[in-house]
Amino acid sequence: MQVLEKLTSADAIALEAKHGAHNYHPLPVVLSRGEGVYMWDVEGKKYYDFLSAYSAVNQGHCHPRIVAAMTKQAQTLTLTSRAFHNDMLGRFEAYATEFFGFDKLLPMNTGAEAVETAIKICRKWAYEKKGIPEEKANIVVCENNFHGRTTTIISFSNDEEARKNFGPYTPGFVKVAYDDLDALETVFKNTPHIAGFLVEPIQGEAGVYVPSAGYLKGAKALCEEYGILFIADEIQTGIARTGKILAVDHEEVKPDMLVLGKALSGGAYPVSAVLANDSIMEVIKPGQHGSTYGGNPVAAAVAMEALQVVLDEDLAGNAERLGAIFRDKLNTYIKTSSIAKLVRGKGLLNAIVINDDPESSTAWNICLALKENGLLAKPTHGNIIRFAPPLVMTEDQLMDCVSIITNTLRKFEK
Ligand code: IF1
Repeated sequence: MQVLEKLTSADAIALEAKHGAHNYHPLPVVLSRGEGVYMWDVEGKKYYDFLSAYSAVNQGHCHPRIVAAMTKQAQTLTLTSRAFHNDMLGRFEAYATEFFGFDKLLPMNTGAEAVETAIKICRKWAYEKKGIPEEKANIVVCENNFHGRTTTIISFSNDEEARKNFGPYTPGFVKVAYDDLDALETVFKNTPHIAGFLVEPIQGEAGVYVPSAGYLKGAKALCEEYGILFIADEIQTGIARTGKILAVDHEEVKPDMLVLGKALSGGAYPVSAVLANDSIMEVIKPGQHGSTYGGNPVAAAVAMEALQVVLDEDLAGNAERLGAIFRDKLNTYIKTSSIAKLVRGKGLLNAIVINDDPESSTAWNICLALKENGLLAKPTHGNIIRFAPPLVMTEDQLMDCVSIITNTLRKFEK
């Protein structure tokens, strides 16, 4: 069988094109190995990873401690379902609730599932605690949000590509402009029966859009004033990516519900979770929510180790320090550049805006050239390139990457 033979990159791409659904348009690179900040393609070419699987691989590829924890648990017990207890889940729940400062955790697998979980808890809380009449609860979401791909979540997206022809859509969501406290207050004042406000502390898919200082704090204060749950989707921004353990920590905001995924496992395994205090989480009773794999012992073992690595290696501190250097170096370059307009971001979640029509293929072509030069990044929304390396990067490696990026951009200057 062909799949057992050694493949070239072209073979692998052809197999996907023929046998896989075409729901992605990847950069033409076929990776077969990863270690720390590096990945290698099937021909043996080495690359810096500047995507980190959309910020899942914060701890670096194949982190030895995470792989060891996963291997050990995989050889012991992998899945029991929640029909029975397992001896790892409680340990993980105790560890993670202390780590993030909440009473309780509900484990799931993917980011979208965790967002769905938060929506369900929020609605149930609204009916049973806030006294909103049955079927009337609204959740406020932001324009240009990205929270995942399920039918309900795409119902409140305003990305036509993500939404079109997947209706009928789930009702009960109200959109508000991001980074606009006046607009938020107007919606809170004028919309009946609001249960929650779901927000990304930095909008990733929108192009790494960092809100104004004070926005998250102000939004939390409004939520408190109106008795609305503040739900932070930190699936992409969380777990040291932005220079703090959580992006909301930059403004000392404590969400009512915290949604985590991606780097909760360091990219080793799908693990997601919702954290909340008892007064909220207690609305969920047996039989009302769950998942076959959610809270499995491998997930629990991997997540605990992945979080401990973040602390032991001070990945938040490293992200903060290297992020400042990265933006500083790129800003110096951009001053005299006609192709790069600006760099923005927090910690090691950054993006540059390419000075060209969003419909042009310039950002894509720059990413192809970066690949040739040994660095993998991906465009978002046409003319924006996201830069999010693993947080285990050293300053020397970062400087090497800055050279690759600026030398590549130079070739595109008009
Ligand atoms: C893809 C973007 C990143 C997320 C937030 C929930 C989820 C995500 C804030 C869902 C997922 C991903 C998924 C990925 C592309 C990607 C992405 F470009 F679309 F916006 F990271 F920037 N909340 N983000 O960012 O998590 O169910 O995927 O585990 O390929 O669709 P998931």
